[in-house]
Amino acid sequence: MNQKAQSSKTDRYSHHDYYVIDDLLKEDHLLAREAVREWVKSEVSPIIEDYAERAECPNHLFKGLAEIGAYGPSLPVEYGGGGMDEMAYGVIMQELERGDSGIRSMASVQGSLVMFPIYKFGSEEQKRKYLPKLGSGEMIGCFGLTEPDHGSNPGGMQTHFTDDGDHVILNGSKMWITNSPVADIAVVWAKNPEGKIQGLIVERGMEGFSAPEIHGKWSLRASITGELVFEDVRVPKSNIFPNVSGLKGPLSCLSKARYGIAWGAVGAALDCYDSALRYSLERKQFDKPIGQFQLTQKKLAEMITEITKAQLLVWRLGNLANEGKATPAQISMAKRNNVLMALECAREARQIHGGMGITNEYPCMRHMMNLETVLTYEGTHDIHLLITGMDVTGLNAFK
Ligand code: TGC
Ligand code: FAD
Repeated sequence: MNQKAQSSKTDRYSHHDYYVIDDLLKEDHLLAREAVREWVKSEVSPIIEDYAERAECPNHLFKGLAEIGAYGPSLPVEYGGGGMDEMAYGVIMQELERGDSGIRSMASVQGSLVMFPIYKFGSEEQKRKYLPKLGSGEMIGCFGLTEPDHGSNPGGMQTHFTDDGDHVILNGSKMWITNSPVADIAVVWAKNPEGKIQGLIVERGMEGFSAPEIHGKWSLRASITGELVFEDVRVPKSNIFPNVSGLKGPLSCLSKARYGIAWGAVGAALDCYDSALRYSLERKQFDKPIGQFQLTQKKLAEMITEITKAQLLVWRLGNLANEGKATPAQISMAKRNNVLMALECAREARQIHGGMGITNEYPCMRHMMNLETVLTYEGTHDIHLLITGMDVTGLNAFK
């Protein structure tokens, strides 16, 4: 075997790139991925088990994420983004979630759910005011769509505003909001006096606005989650997005974020697979490495097969997204498939580690618990199935 073939084989095994998908990526994708991977190795991996165990958000990483360009990689540079393409955005999310789903969440929310809607639907004044600070991590944002009584069905939301001259008066509440207790601004979706959904930017410190933390999560423990409570909050009309109305506003932000999650889930699966593979070669029972047993090999072979299929799915989706052709239903399929795939890999990897698998010596149990949230947020597993069902039959299960 020549040296090039030998080194590409070594790379293939160390990256777990079984179908050599790296050959399909461009140089800037590989460079972005390497940079984020190194950052995750040095800044996230050494601390994440500890923060997750204490259910504490590593707030200092908000700045670091900005420095590696994790906020809005595919948004224009002049608006605080990275000026790269959708494939680069995908590989960055993959590497972040290899570290922890909560760290990827920090970046997903800031980039896809806060910067993206301001960029896409905001006025020039709103873009200039908020985007550079969000891109540099100087300001933290959150995205408020879900309500206590309206999760899968956000169209039924009750949060609303009334007219008050050059202001509106906002009332209602949002539930399960990533980053809300530490956020400087919230992108909030609410009904206007005509009952149409609009987006507006609510700033920390506005009277009547609070964001209490939600405690007691067994999942995404290194990510902070809270509520948003609005009691007669006076918001300037200049904070309302001028360029969108209706549910398609928030749902198009979700398409952007769900795309990143489909990539991110592959990262979590890769970390579990990597840990399980190493453990299976080191751990001996009956005088043999457990990796020599057929049942362990079955688990590992099925994991790498499913990971490879998921990698190909997001690679193709990335190309469609770059061409502006990725449909919301295609994104739903990838989010649903890849998150369940990752959750199943985490469960299998945990089994391969035996008793050690339930400890924080290994990442599998943390990923598994995280992925229970990832399976539910940004549209539950079953909601995405029904989106695919609607797409293929033309019949709407929600109406
Ligand atoms: P429906 O009548 O189907 O659609 C209303 C309008 O929206 C358009 N649309 C989309 N546009 C862009 N992207 C999408 N994915 C879209 N899906 C639909 C649609 O064409 C229509 O446009 P128009 O012009 O005709 O008005 O709406 P529906 O009320 O029947 O609901 C459909 C359903 C159930 C699929 C939707 O409500 C849904 O996706 N529900 C799930 C809710 C959800 O995903 N919530 C996520 C909250 S945010 C979050 O979890 C962040 S976690 C962040 C982190 O920590 O990483
Ligand atoms: P429900 O909608 O009540 O669903 C409960 C069950 O019923 C699910 O299994 C669901 O699939 C099923 N179901 C509902 N409708 C149907 C149907 N028509 N057919 C079949 N089954 C159905 N939201 C935000 O807006 N911003 C955030 O930043 C955010 N971050 C989050 C962070 C965490 C840690 C979590 C857990 C959630 C977060 N969410 C956020 C909320 C998340 O998007 C919702 O939890 C999710 O959309 C589901 O809503 P729900 O929890 O109200 O469940």
